[in-house]
Amino acid sequence: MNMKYDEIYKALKKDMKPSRYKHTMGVVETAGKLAEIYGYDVKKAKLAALLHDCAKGIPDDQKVAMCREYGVSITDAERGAPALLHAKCGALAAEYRYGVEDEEILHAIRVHTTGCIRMNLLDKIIFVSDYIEPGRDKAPHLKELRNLAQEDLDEATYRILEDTVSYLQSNPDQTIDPTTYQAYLFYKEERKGL
Ligand code: DGI
Ligand code: FE
Ligand code: FE
Repeated sequence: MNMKYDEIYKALKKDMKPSRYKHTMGVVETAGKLAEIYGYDVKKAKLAALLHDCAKGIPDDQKVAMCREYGVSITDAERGAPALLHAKCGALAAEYRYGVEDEEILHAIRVHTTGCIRMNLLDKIIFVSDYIEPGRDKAPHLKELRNLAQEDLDEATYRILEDTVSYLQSNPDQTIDPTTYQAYLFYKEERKGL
């Protein structure tokens, strides 16, 4: 796992533009901390974080072609906003280009943008870290979410989904992906049940 991280790190550092590299290392750092707090394998969390945006630089038409090639379905929202596909394509690239076989890591990458219902611990660590890493400065409630993430990962996950849905609803050119909306409703219900 260690060798693998170092090799992938070198390859990605070369390929990524500096702003994405900086964001990625912020997610690695945050995911490592959350993994420690919540008792998840720190190395696995860091590898998932390192790779989560590895497909971000692939042009949209190639992302669409890649999904077709591997038989991965594309939603209407993804057709309207192909940038969303960097999550599904990231999982494909992690597996077929970087040789990652760990299904948990691949799943966390696949759902990191939309979230999904019943996210597992690694999914939530990556989803939350992506939103709160130290380089982020545009989203609302960041200060609060950074504290909350250390106290209650489920609540942080819900609050991020809530902010994402309200951001997308206030933005008429953005279609909410059904996976994002289902994730939001799922965590809203789960929270009520507590
Ligand atoms: O890749 P990053 O920028 O680090 O972060 P990300 O993978 O979470 O992508 C964030 C963007 O994805 C943000 O602008 C909101 C957008 N997004 C999340 N869910 C949806 C969505 N966009 C659309 N159109 N529909 C969604 O359901
Ligand atoms: Fe992303
Ligand atoms: Fe990201």
